[in-house]
Amino acid sequence: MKSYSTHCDASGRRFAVVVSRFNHLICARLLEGCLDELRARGAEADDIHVAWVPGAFEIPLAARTLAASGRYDAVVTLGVVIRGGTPHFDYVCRAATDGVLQASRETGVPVTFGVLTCDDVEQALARAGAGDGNKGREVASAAVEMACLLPALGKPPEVGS
Ligand code: INI
Repeated sequence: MKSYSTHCDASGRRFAVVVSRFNHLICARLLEGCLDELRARGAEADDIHVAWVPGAFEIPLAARTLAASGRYDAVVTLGVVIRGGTPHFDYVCRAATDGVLQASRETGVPVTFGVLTCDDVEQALARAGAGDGNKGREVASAAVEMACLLPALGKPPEVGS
């Protein structure tokens, strides 16, 4: 079997992180998990650029702009949308999910999705904790993997791996 190697670390790669200010406390924890993971995987602090946006609705435009700049190997998005009593939640979630996917497809740059869509604050906090239970960490790891995989897909797969 031949397979594309995804063994890699983040050293020498550049990452942009788009993070929402809405539900700031939880977003800050997601950002902390994300930055911890990127640095643990070898990314240099100078190679990680963070852009704050007002809310999840604004994430796609910032993510697309950064992805299209050609300056980054991957873009991470972070935010928190919490269900309220109106359909607003559904519109913001849809805009964020569709927009992030579109940003990635239109630019060919991996854009990972770390926007929590939760029923209440407790659910969100449970996904923004220290250690593994942090969505920011998870999507940072996905960004590193995709940043390594995509350039490799343009080359022949490795034999026997
Ligand atoms: N933005 C969020 O990131 N999370 C939310 O829970 C949220 N709620 O509940 O309204 C939210 N709204 C703001 C929205 O993302 C935009 O910033 C705003 O509509 C301005 O365009």
